[in-house]
Amino acid sequence: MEFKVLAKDGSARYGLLKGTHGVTETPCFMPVGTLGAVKSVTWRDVKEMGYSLVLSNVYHLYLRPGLDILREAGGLHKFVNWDGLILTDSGGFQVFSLGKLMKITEDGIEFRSHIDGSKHFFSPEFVVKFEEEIGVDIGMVLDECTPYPATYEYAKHSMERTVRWALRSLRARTTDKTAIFAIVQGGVYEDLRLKCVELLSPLNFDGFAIGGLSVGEPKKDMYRITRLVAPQLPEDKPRYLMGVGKPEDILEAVSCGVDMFDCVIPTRNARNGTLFTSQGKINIKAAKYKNDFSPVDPECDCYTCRNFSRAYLRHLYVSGEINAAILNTIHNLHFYARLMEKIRESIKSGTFEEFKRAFMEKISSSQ
Ligand code: PRF
Ligand code: ZN
Repeated sequence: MEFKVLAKDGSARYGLLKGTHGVTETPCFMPVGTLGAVKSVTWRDVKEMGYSLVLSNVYHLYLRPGLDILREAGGLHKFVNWDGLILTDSGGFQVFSLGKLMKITEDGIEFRSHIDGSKHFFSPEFVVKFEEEIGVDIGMVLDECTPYPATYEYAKHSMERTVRWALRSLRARTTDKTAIFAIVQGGVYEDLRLKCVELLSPLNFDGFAIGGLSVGEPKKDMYRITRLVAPQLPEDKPRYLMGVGKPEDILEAVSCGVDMFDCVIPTRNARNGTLFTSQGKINIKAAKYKNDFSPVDPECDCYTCRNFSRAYLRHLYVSGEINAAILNTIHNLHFYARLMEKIRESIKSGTFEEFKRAFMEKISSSQ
C-alpha cells in the first residue's frame, strides 16, 4: 500500500491511498458493506457515486459465507464482484457488542455466533490470516474496544492488551498485498491514548485507526480525544476514525488531520427515511411532504433527486416499498460522496475552514 499527503490546510490533509485493488483520494468515507453488500444498493450504484473503497467485516464474513466459500470463490473481491478497494474491520468491535455471548482472554476472543449460538475463537493471528486469505486491501487488527463508561483501570488494561495484540498481528503477516492498520484505544483518558500512540507509532503498520470513540461518550469527549490523538500519529500514514460519523463529526475530525471514515448513518438513516440535505436533515415520512413535488435536495444531482419528488419518496416509504430504501440510500450515499469531494477540494484550495463554517451554518440554520 502507498499513501501520500499531497496538500495540507491547517491540520487537514488531502492525500492519495493506493492499494492492491485501486486508489482512493482522502479524506474519504467508506460505505459499510458488512456482509459483502452495501445495503439497498448495487455495486454499480456504489461505483457510480464515486466510491472506490468500502468497508466489510471479518466477524460477519467468517460466520457467513465462511472462509471455505470465500477461498473457493477466489477471495472476497471475486465473490462479490467488486474490483475496488476493500477494508475489513477485525470483528473485535462486533464481537464486543455481543456482550454475554463473548469471553475475552489474553489469547483472543471466544464468542458465540449470533446466528446459531455455535462457539468460535478469534486470535489476532487468525484475523490477519483471514484478511490475507480473502485478499482484502486493508485489514484491521483485532482490538479490544473499551466501552463507555469504563474505569481508568479497565481502559488501561484493554489498551495494553490491544497493543500486545497489535504486535502479534504484525508478526503473523505473510504478505504485503494486504495492508494492516493498528487501532488506538484508551477510552476518554488522555494519558492512556498518548501512551497507546507512543507504543504503536514506531511499529511497521500501514495506517493507524482511532477506535473506542462514538461508543456513547459525550461529543465533546470524542472531539477532545480526536484532537489529541490524530496529530500525534505518524504524518506519512493514513489515519482512520472508526465508526464516525455525522457530517459535522467528519468535518471536525478532518480539521484534526483524520483521513478516513466509515459509518452506518447514511445507509441506515436512508432506510428509516432520514435524508441528508444541504439545508440539514429531513424526514421523508412527515405529512408535510405529501404534496411536495420538489426534489429531496435542490442542490443534489443524484439519480433520486434528478428523477423523483419528496411526495413520491414519501409515498414509497409509507407504503413499505423496497424502492424507498433503494432511492433513499442512493441519495444519502451520494450526499456523503459529494461532501467528501467538497472537503478534498477545499483542502487543496486552502479554504477548508471556510467550507466547514459555511456548511455548519447552513445545516444548523434550518433545524
Ligand atoms: N474497534 C474496531 N472497530 C470499530 C471500533 C473500534 O473501536 C469502533 C468504535 N467507534 C467502530 N468500529 N475494531
Ligand atoms: Zn439526491
